[in-house]
Amino acid sequence: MSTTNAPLNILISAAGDDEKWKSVMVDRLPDANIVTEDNSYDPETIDYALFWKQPQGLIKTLPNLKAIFSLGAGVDHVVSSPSLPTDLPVIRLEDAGMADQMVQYHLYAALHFMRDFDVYSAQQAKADWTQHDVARISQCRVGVMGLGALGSAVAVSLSNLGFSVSGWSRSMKAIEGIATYAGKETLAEFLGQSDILICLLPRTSETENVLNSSTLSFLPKGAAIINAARGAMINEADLLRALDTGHLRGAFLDVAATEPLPESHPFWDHAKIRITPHIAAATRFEESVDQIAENLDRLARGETPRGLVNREIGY
Ligand code: NDP
Ligand code: OXD
Repeated sequence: MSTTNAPLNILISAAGDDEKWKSVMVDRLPDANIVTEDNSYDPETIDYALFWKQPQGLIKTLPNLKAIFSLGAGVDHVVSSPSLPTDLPVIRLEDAGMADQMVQYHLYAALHFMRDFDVYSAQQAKADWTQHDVARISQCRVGVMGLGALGSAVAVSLSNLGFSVSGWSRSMKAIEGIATYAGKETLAEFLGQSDILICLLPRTSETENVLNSSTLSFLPKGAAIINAARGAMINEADLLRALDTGHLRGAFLDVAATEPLPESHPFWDHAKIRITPHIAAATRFEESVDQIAENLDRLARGETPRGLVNREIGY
């Protein structure tokens, strides 16, 4: 960290939203020099980069970076870059207005299955007025994979609504009202009691493909899956097979291995799949920029920023 009072030089590359981010950043940090890739700038002077799906190769043009801020909760788009120096700090957004939205998304999706809206929508197509018993919410077991900033908020809200909730993470958590599991060795047991499985894991080398034919087979017959994390967590062919054989009842998917989901992809018109286009939790510009500015202050004071990624484990 520089000890002079020279203005910070910040580069933004945000997959088409550069100007919006720049205007909010300029309002929040009027003394900084904030540029986008469309502006002329000297790459050698850039101190900090704010990235969302930055172009391949951009990182290696910035030799004096002090840290990269992800403009999202996930950092897979940054840490997967082969040119990322191993010791460069990467900082992510923690909640920043996303937890509330994740809660709303998962309440809707969990109730979709718990209250049989999937069944009634199939019936509507056949003008079928059959009524089914309404299950007790406490008998519906929800398993949340990932108990971080977003997963824990979702788990607590669903538990408060009356669902019977458990959660799985890498390290053991204690959350009131939630049965917790940690580590690979507990995965089968955790999955075995998840009627609705929610995935809110970060994408890392350990979580990629974590839901595959073998792990999906641990879920109870008739279970449903909600994935708003990353498409890479689920083997798509294995998911289709589990739906088509009737092992799984349905899937509510906000993310896919390839985004946008290609027009010819079998997910689009699968009767048991509901698709949303990666909108479960939008990044909130103001909250995010506040968090980034606070982190820049922490860095200036020599403190650890909030949301610092552990580069060894990848999130
Ligand atoms: P966090 O980093 O706060 O939480 C991650 C959780 O996953 C932690 O509980 C962590 O365990 C757990 N975890 C990580 N690796 C493993 C593993 N190998 N085995 C078991 N548990 C593991 O992330 P967030 O809650 O902020 O975000 C989660 C993800 O949601 C993001 O990475 C992003 O991909 C996705 N996302 C999607 C959005 C959308 O609109 N669809 C919007 C925002 C985020 P531990 O607690 O022990 O560290
Ligand atoms: C995120 C996302 O990671 O939007 O923030 O997916």
